[in-house]
Amino acid sequence: MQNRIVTLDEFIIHRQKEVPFASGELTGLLRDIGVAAKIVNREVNKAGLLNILGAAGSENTHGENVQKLDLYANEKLIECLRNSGECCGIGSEENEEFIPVPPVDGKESKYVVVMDPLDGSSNIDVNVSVGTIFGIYRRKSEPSGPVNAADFLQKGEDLVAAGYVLYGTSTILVYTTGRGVNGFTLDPTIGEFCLSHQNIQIPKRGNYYSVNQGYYLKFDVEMRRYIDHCSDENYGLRYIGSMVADIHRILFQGGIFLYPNTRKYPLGKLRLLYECNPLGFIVEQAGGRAISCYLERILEIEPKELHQRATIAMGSPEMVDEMQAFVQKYSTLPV
Ligand code: AHM
Ligand code: MG
Repeated sequence: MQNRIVTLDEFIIHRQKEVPFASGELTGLLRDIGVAAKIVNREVNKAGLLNILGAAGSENTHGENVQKLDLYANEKLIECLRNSGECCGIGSEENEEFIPVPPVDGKESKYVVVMDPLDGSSNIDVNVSVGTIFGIYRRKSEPSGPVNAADFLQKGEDLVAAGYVLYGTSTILVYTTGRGVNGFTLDPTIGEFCLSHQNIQIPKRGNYYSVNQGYYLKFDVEMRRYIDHCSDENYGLRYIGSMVADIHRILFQGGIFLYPNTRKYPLGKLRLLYECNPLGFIVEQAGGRAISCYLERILEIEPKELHQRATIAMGSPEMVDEMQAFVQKYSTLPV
């Protein structure tokens, strides 16, 4: 499949053919997410022109200020998923409750989607990269009825597929179905995501660590010791404040991303279902590790609620191992 342009659609279909008895439903869903990503990309790119920047004046379910583009991205993604016919329910950062999706043309569908429609939205006003994160689960309930909470409260290791779209200097969609990680860059001249990064492998170590060091004094002692170690080792600090962008860099250059518990966020800030799990799945698929600051493997955490938070440390495997050793050495809790 090389030496010529391979579009996202071609690639997904090609992959489907490798799976005996595949029904094409997941293929259809991934393609629809690709279309939604192009629509969101169009708006993100012209945000500065259209004067649609700034807070929409409402707060999301976590009491955070909502930017207009968050709402737009949420609406567009929901609309595409509703019309897809392959999705029976949506859990979104922007909606307090999960959204049941009725069958399209009477067709029962078996997948639910969890998503952060526009992550890092505090960066939009200043033209810094933002991203969309998604995860796809097979529903647990009977396909004939509506979805329920158990369809969403699944462990990350049960993900069927996960991906992100980074609206950066170029727009790139990266996804995995558990058979490696591949990246597709949007060619705006033809309006297609084209295969640009095949079988992404995270470096075993990197030269950067990524954490909001402004919260240093609010971290537990073991985390402070580990951060001191990163500084002693002369690792550079890189922190965009857009998780998708930080993880994207780490996938290619290696490094570690940390969002530990702080006094403000005793359980961590980031959301398990639609931030940590999809990105954790991708990082593991690329050969990396994703654990909580209490050393649980992220993908094995049993979710109890849709908007559950988690602490996180993920990235290059040897760096996560090292961080784990610091926690084991300095934590006052039994780990
Ligand atoms: P959001 O979903 O409200 O945009 O918040 C998630 C973002 C992540 O992208 C980023 O890593 C983190 O919040 C930054 O938080 P902080 O400003 O506390 O460092
Ligand atoms: Mg987010």
